[in-house]
Amino acid sequence: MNKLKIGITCYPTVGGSGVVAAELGKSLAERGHEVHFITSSLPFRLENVKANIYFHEVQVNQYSVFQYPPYDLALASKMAEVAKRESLDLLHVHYAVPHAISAHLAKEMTGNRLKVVTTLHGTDITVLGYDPSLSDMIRFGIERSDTVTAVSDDLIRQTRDLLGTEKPIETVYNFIDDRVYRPQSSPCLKEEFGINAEEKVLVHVSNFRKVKRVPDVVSSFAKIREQIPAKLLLIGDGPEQPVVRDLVSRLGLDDHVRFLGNQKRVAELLAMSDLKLLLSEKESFGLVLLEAMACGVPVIGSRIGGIPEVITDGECGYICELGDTDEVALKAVDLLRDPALLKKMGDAAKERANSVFHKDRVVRQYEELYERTLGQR
Ligand code: GMT
Repeated sequence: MNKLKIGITCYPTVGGSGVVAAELGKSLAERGHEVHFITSSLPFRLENVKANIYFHEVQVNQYSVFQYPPYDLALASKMAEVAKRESLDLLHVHYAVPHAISAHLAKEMTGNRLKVVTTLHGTDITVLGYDPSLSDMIRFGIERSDTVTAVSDDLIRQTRDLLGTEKPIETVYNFIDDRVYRPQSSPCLKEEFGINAEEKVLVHVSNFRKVKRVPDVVSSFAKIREQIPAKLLLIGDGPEQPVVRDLVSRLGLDDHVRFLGNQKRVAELLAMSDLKLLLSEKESFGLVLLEAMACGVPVIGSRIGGIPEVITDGECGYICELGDTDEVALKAVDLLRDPALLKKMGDAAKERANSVFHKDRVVRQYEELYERTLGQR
């Protein structure tokens, strides 16, 4: 396909939408496109910058008349400046607010030639869409975009239900780089974390927001540990951490749960684990499930949002009813006690991650979508 000049805007901090945007940008650059990140700071997955990738920092002036610094306007202005100077073909913004609105402004400022692709990631709809002070603005951003994608069919359904928009929206799933997320053995790692060889390892990764229901992970683990020796690794950090720590102590699990905070070696830690739990009440896709699956680790998720599109129930893991920690524990124990089933499900998980959700396949889907969008010119 033609080599394009693409602007990408995302939230640069740790978080699924930023990870997808950064990985997409890296992959597009590897495929010969010129990629310009227009963000408030360098996205955290872009530390080792490669050829074809440029970074344009959005800076907000702190004039004393501004009670609140106008980030959205500074972003629009930077988008327009970069689009004009670099002759960008399109802007691909991740997360509807404020990015789709700023992109729309930038498009108007540059004479409407610029195309805007918006990707909805989840909470921009499933949380912010409920806020009456924002919902009309989100719908406006979606409807003014040239092309809109969402990370699961379920997120499209929720966008239609909540915002009542008829705008065509295409599903483009999250994807995985199998050069990073793959089965690997790190013989000393279990020992490093004080885990005995015979203990099973359960893992959960999130930003510890309420929607992730980390207490359900801990309660399920408590029930699992009553039946088999196991340790729980909690990776990530966020507002609910004190609540989770308190529950761990109250359940007498302090010696069996490791709070690891934000980690760089996530792939290694996942690959060392036997089972991954994600029991959220809102999850448009669940990138962390995919990362575990690619490492050959079976997963258990809740029957909500896009999770059933990621996990094939009974093949690469299980889907349980939201909040049913008895069901999670029962399925986990049956699986962890059966080495042949554990291996079979781990292999199936890896196979699914590397076929349906492989980076090359999904990035090609984005390229086709860009071509179609530009064809509308
Ligand atoms: O999960 C989070 O809280 C972070 C959030 C984000 O906006 O960065 O992740 C969302 O986007 C990811 C990438 O598309 C999805 O894999 C996550 O499922 C989604 N999170 C939610 O829907 C809660």
